[in-house]
Amino acid sequence: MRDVAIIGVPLDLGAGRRGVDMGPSAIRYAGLRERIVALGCQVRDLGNISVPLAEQIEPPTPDERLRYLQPIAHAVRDLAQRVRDVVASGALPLMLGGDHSLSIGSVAGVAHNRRIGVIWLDAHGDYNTPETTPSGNIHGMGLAALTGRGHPLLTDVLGQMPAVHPADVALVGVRSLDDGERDALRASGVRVFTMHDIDRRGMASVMEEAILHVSVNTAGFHLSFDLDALDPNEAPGVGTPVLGGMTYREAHLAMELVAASGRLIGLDLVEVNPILDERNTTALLAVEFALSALGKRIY
Ligand code: NNH
Ligand code: MN
Ligand code: MN
Ligand code: MN
Repeated sequence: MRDVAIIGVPLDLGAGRRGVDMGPSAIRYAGLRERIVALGCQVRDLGNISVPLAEQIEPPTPDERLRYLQPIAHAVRDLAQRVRDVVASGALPLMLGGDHSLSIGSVAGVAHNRRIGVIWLDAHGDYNTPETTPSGNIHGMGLAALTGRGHPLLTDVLGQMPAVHPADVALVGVRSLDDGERDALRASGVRVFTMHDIDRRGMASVMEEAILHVSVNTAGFHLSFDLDALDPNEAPGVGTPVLGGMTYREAHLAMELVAASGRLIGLDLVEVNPILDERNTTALLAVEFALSALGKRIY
């Protein structure tokens, strides 16, 4: 079993609603560390990245297209450097969020000086730019930034532009796209699997194709798991719930296929919002997914 390093990122500046800054605590409280140790992994918890509170910062003006750009750019740079160091130490970085803008840093860190694949599990595309965003929220721009589209402070985090090639990315679970974002995704070369594909083909077939797609000629793949990929009936504790998502069983199977590939090199668990959760259910699911992705077996 591999070494794992946990990094919390209590960031909510990239999201429109408050509360995901408490996600790292909720996931830790759900027993993350002990349960990974029980798998036989060596686990280090590196604590949290320090992130300012919205209350400490001048509020952004309502029409701003890149809300809280400066503090987010600072946080993702800090995170990317720590993740790069974790990778150099031979451990697998496991990020706890926090809003999904944190993945701009985590993926940049994992991708440092090498070609990697990315699987982005999400109800949304996160492929907006300042030109197409309907909200100005940077958590809706993360995947675009990582593939080289958007503000330079977000596209160039560790001096490698783009961090990831669009052709090495698979987006899985999508059911909510903004108009400009859809056009950009179509032109991008990112492989998109919507909920329609999962309904028609089944999760196993979709994930097997996604894993193959991101594994060809790469050093392995990073999995960025936005918990809103799940159906809100099963995972209510997320900032932006969208009906018609994956079931717990489907997501769990997806994680088992990730483990079976032997190609996982980094993992984000993001957008857990304890304020909207019911008895920490969503955080508990996040822990289950981490365990399965790391190779937990029933038998
Ligand atoms: N697409 C919307 C936006 O750009 C919503 C993004 N929200 C997310 N993405 N939770 O994963 O603001
Ligand atoms: Mn997301
Ligand atoms: Mn989402
Ligand atoms: Mn490919």
